[in-house]
Amino acid sequence: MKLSEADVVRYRHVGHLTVPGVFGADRTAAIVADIEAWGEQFLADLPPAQRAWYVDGGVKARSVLRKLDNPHHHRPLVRELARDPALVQLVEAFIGPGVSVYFSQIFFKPPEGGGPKPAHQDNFYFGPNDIEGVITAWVALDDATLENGCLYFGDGTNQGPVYPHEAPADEPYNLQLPAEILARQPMSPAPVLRGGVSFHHGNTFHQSGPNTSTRWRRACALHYVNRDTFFEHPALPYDESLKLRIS
Ligand SMILES: O=C(O)CCC(=O)C(=O)O
Repeated sequence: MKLSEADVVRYRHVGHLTVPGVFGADRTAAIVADIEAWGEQFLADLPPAQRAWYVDGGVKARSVLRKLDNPHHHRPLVRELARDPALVQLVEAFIGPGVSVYFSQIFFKPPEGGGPKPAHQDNFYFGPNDIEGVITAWVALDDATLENGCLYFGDGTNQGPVYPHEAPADEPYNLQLPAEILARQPMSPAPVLRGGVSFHHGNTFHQSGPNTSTRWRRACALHYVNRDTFFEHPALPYDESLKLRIS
């Protein structure tokens, strides 16, 4: 799968690009089955002190996960996804050859209440030595729509600075951009069908809404770095030993 020059120019200009149809339905279904099984076990073993971090507070009727960390390390199927040649070719077109997955996340965004993710910049969380060396490949495992909480992006914010973030006292993991900065920045939705990949630059403002629908909005976010980039001053702890060299 090859990007046109116009695609790359657009990515550099607005800081994100959606590429449809990178993965087929069999592949996304297999990953969904795998993360569901992992999630069930993870939830059963979850110590009470960590529930606030991992359980989705928006779904009141039952306990359901908000996210899981480092699937590229824990799940062979996700490792294979991260190494998929078509995906790696796209990642290298944006950040150059010789890439690794430094961190990864499954976002579950469950139906009927899955909570929003406030606007943020990944480069505030990761604190890389080179802001241009980080890209997130957000693989849609379900169709992501306005109703079930697709991503929204701030066009062109990749060309601006990384701003200080703040977090509510009871949600230290929910680092987010201050309201006065967001007030100046329109955010546009980026719906994507299952199997498509939404790429964003580490500085690009992004957020997702609540899931008000009856359908899941699961996604796998793979945070890649190029060979010269590492997390120099991260805002949260990231385990560098889980870094997976891909190319
Ligand atoms: O999937 C979401 O709702 C948030 C995704 C995100 O913040 C990311 O991939 O960096």
